[in-house]
Amino acid sequence: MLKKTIILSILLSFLLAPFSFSLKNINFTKAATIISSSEISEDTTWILDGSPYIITNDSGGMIIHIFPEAVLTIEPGVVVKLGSDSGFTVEGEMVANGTESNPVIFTSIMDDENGGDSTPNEDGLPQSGDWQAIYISHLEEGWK
Ligand SMILES: [Ca+2]
Repeated sequence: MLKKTIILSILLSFLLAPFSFSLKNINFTKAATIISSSEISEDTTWILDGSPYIITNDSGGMIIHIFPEAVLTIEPGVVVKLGSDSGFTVEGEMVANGTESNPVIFTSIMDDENGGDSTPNEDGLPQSGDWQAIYISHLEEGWK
């Protein structure tokens, strides 16, 4: 009986090991800010404490539109994670002045190395084309 109990507890600890590992991963995920509006029509600052900023939309991506006259300031060290078909159109201003030790990082939602694991149920690697682009408008020259 004792032998059975020991075998059972060894078996259980093996079975539960992956589960506790994934819980550990979730616990290490930093607080995140999920961007729910695609319009930035007034001056806005994305702060380090709110990082990573998650831009995604299950139904076909989200393009954040920075209106003319509006400034989006992104603090050094902030990670911006973008999902499929997501990006920015900048008609106003985007100020993302990172430093060498605290860069501003724009990356894929699949990137687990920057800004924590935002996709604990997916272990895919970040790839080129995961997110769309940052389009910048010059009034005289059109979109870049
Ligand atoms: Ca992941």
